[in-house]
Amino acid sequence: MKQILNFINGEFVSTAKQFEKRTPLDNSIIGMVHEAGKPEVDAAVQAAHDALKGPWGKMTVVERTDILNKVADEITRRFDEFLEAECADTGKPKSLASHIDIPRGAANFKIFADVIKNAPTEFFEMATPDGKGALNYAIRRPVGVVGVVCPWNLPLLLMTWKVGPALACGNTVVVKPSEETPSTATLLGEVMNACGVPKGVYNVVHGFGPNSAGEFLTTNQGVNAITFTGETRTGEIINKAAAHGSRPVSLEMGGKNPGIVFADCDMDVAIEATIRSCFANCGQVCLGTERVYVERPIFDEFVARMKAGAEKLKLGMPSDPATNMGPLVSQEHRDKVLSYYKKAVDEGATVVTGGGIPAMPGELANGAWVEPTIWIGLDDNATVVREEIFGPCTTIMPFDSEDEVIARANNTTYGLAASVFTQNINRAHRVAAQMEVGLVWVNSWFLRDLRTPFGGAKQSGIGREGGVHSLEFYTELKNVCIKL
Ligand code: NAD
Ligand code: 6OD
Repeated sequence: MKQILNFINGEFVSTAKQFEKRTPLDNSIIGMVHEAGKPEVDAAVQAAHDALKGPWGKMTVVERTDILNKVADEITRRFDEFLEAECADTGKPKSLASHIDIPRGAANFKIFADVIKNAPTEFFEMATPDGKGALNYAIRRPVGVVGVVCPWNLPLLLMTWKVGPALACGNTVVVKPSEETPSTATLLGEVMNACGVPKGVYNVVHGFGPNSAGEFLTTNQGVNAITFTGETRTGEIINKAAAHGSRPVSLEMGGKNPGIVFADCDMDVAIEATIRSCFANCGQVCLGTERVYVERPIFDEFVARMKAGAEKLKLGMPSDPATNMGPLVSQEHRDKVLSYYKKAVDEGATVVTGGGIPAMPGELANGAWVEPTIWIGLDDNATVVREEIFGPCTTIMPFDSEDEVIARANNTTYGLAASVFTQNINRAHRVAAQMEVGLVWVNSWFLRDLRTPFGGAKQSGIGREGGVHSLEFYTELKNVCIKL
């Protein structure tokens, strides 16, 4: 049986307390995860502190970023191992993970190595009463030990999205992967050692949230900053933990993202992007669309084409190149998603397609599969229109005017992302500007340039990462004033 160990101070560390890692493909046990207790978490934080004072802290930016480029290359060299591990943990199709998860795992190191090398700081020349003047310039210094708490939906991508910039900026990290997806963070430990990352710079502690590694890490006062991705409810707990010791937090949290489809859209583009935004990764993408508003004249055609698209999705094993949808991440998450499927019907939805558990062959029948599902006939007050489900499902609703749809799309406590489909360039700008979200895609979805700001408005997040915005979080900007 595969043993999934902690990675502390450059070494793989076992513990007496272990929990099972089951694959959602068929619910079989694929590994035993060694849970870090408080002593292991404290040791990881201490190792990360010590590493700041070791060779890592003395490296030039070029030396550090050369190592991070090697890390990216090594992920690419071991692509198939990362792919196997990610797909076994999550059940996601290899066709998806080989295009998104693993390449982004490498890119997150390369991009932020470039960002830190090329980002300028400020300089101000000032006059002084003695006429001699003074010079002000800003320098960036690492914030220290960064606690990185991760979700399960895009495990390597979302973990390296934090670890890449944190290390590029000269910090050290202690990562707490999701208990559902421990493997790729552990594998990355091997890569770090192979690439000469000094011991203690990258640490991984496994476990759960409350009264486990997540809580031990975020309450450890040796952690100087916390970056988190996950549910809004959890983010609030972490925000409270971070308040003790006045530590900075970056929170990337839940969403209930609208898609808005105007009658003047290119229908092929709108359908292709909306099928992806509703069903990619079995609907487990924080940026995914769970509410689609369609202008009334094209409503029936749009619903019919969405139904056809959803029914074409092929559920199956990750290794089958034809598979484009996997299971949900766990039985527990499936229970949650199915409870929403029931609630939608109880509240009067018409099920356009799906709504239940698909018939899967053989052992796969034990997996966490659900059907891609589309509802119509609900209004904005329905539970499935208000609450984040994080499954392969969406409600499609008609609208009649631009002002109406903007108000309805914004009528939520969340504010992560929105997608807008129109060929009217003025409308595109006008609507995008009014969406109360951190990210708007026009005629597209999940098109990412890592130099751009990423994060959520309202209860979807605090702070922005990406490009220089990541540097704002992962460095202390220090002004030096020199009197001449
Ligand atoms: P989650 O909040 O349940 O767990 C996230 C992580 O927090 C896990 O590692 C978990 O063990 C840990 N955790 C839980 N309780 C904790 C506590 N009390 N103290 C410290 N750590 C704790 O989220 P999830 O179910 O893994 O992920 C799905 C959620 O993540 C969805 O809501 C989704 O929208 C959100 N998400 C947001 C983004 C974004 O960029 N905004 C990206 C991906 C996922
Ligand atoms: O692309 C990214 O950088 C990013 N943070 C994506 C988040 C996806 C949420 O599931």
